[in-house]
Amino acid sequence: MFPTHLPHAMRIAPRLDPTQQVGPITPRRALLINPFYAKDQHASFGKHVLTPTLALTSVAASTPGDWEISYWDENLLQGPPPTEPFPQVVGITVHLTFATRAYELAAWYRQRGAKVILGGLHVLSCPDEAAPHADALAIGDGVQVWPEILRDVEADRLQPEYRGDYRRPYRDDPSPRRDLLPRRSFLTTSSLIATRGCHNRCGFCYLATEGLHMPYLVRDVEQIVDEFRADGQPYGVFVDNNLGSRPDYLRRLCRALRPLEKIWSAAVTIDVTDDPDLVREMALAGCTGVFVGFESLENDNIVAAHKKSPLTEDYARRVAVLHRNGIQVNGSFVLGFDHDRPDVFEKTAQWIEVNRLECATFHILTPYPGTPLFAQMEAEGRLLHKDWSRYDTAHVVFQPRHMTVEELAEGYAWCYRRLFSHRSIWRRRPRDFRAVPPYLAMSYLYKRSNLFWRLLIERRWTASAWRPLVELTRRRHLRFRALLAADAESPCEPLGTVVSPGV
Ligand code: B12
Ligand code: SF4
Repeated sequence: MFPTHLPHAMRIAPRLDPTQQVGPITPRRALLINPFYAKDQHASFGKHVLTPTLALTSVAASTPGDWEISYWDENLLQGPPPTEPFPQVVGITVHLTFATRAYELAAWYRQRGAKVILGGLHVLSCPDEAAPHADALAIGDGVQVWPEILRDVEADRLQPEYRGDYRRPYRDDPSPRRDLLPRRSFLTTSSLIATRGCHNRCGFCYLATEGLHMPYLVRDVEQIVDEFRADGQPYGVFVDNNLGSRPDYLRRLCRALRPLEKIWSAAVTIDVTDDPDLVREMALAGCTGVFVGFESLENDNIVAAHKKSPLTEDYARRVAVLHRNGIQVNGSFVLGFDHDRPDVFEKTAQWIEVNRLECATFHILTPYPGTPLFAQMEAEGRLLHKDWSRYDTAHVVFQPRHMTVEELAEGYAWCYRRLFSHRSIWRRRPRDFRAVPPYLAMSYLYKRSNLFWRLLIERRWTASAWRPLVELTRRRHLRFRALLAADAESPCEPLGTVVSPGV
């Protein structure tokens, strides 16, 4: 059975020794840290080493040439961040779920003389909370302000706040510094990003945060192709909020990616299936999986969230369009909307099984500070607390409308138990028997191997354990693409891949 036990290393951040002495500060040396966060015992631990966030590698790319820079991700279970040589500047990315850990790290480094810069989503939405923990805040786009911050440190004129604007052309950004990443520790280091923003503005999404102006901007397709090629990985993950917001751009991107003969996955909204030919182009370009925010099967919930989406009754047909092109679907579902009742769990699980979604992720509705949903819940007096560490979509932090807090928490856990059960995995197998073995390999490695994930992560075996399977999938996909290209009229059966789609 899927373990409900959460190992210490997945729950508690590595200890920072309060008595530790450090060497002298090394001028023009910066360290970037992705802080530890507790993992959800119901979901796959493998998700956290699938592909790295681009936050810090993007910032690192704008470091002036006379600075040395290094990167540390506490979630790779290699202990607390390094102290030798001791950096002059420490940059930490902050999300609300790991804000407390970020502040601990900040205090520890500041006590020893480093200048600490905090940036990231939570700094944008709660700058007043973050300010006392930092020497300076980077609000918004860090790529723009990072060089200025370092120059100001050198000149001893650091300002308390720097603001990066997301409205300037995205194509001017340098390529993220993927070379700083420990390659053995991730399934792939090719986290890619081609676009910023989204054509939607759902009331629960961080993109609806007050004061955040993030128009939908794209990078040149050639930039993406060059980066993907240069990283030398067979598999890439697009971490864009929605790679499909501009279908014409997605089509151009797919045509440019096709000659690389690699495989990739991306997050898109289900309206990408408005044009089945675009879906085919995605498959021909190597897309093996999409992460789709269905959010809910209840139209009233979608309307209330202001999401422009096809009717939920049409979701099944659209999933079939993706499947026909060999694209696996990882459906993301939010539980606890105001039109959800206690039957939502069973209904959602059944729908996922009937439509044979290879993967699904569940999220308890979470009002992120600064969003319209947060304002609404606060005005209605429904927030239970503001302990951000539990705003991780795995805990209930508000009073649901048509069920109790306990019913929602238990329903969420039940959904994962059900979907990760042998029976459910089997029910969702692809119709084509040839696709079943890779599908089962993916399902069991990803969903039922939490006991092994800790070991794989600690020993840095993630890449070596997955890479042969990824390469196998890539080769099978090349054969599949050839068939698809040759026979435009009769769609192929699902192919099944061992790479889990999306984040
Ligand atoms: C990759 C990813 C992951 C990866 C890696 C996460 C990690 N922290 O290591 C995995 C798959 C493990 C993951 C897991 C989860 N994720 Co996630 N993830 C993403 C994703 C798709 C891409 C992140 C990224 O690379 N963005 C691109 C970079 C360039 O943008 P950025 O992070 O904003 O960074 C810029 C600025 O903020 C700033 N900046 C950031 N940090 C710093 C630091 C300094 C020093 C400076 C100067 C500037 C700076 O500069 C950067 C360049 O402009 C985002 C969605 C998105 N597209 O952003 C969701 C997202 C961050 N995830 C989210 C969530 C909810 C989760 C989970 C909680 C979901 C779950 N229940 O499992 C988990 C747990 C992780 C956690 N507790 O934080 C939410 C966070 C919402 C919020 N308000 O906090 C997001 C926004 C998705 C969403 N649409 O809701 N995730
Ligand atoms: S479609 Fe997804 S990424 Fe776009 S605003 Fe809605 S939740 Fe956010």
